[in-house]
Amino acid sequence: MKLYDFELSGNCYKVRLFLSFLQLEWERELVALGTQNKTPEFLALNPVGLVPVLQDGETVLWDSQAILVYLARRYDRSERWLPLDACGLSQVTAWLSLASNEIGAGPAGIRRIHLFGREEDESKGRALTEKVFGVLESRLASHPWLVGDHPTVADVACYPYLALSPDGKFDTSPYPAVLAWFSRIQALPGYLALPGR
Ligand SMILES: N[C@@H](CCC(=O)N[C@@H](CS)C(=O)NCC(=O)O)C(=O)O
Repeated sequence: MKLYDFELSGNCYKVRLFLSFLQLEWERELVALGTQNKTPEFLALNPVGLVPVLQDGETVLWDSQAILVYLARRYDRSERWLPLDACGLSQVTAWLSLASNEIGAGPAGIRRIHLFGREEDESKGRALTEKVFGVLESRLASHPWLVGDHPTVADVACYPYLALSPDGKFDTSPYPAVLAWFSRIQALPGYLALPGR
């Protein structure tokens, strides 16, 4: 398996973390963002021109959420990481959507501003980050995991950019249930630390 990767990308970290939880072997192809991801060769792998991309034999996948779902269905024989009952699958999908939409624009957005100097609307990103942390705090105050009673790909998808939110100068201390959930994820077998931490 080959991961087209960028070290500081939270979306790539999401995939590296799950590969590590599943104890899968993989090789890395580092992508120079801004140049290499715009080449015809890369666009043939992902027409949207973004990392991560995972190549597994003949199969090429893009979008971190889609890659988590693939890895869970293909390699997690226990079926614990991706519940298949109608209700569980739908709940996981809702969190994957949050990871892609609100988390991608909120916590990941303010991180892009502070870490990479991206010109984005900071007040909008900060308001969205507070909303996301509020939603997670409310769920995690009475449940250990986002769906059911054990970790799923929902936790893996939402964790990276929330844990990386101090990079965006966001204060996580008012969210004790989220902080306790960070610690539970960090205690899972195979946990891989965030880049630079
Ligand atoms: N929804 C996508 C978003 C991927 C994404 O935004 N990737 C960023 C790195 S975190 C990227 O490739 N940026 C390069 C660019 O904007 O040119 C996913 O979850 O994989």
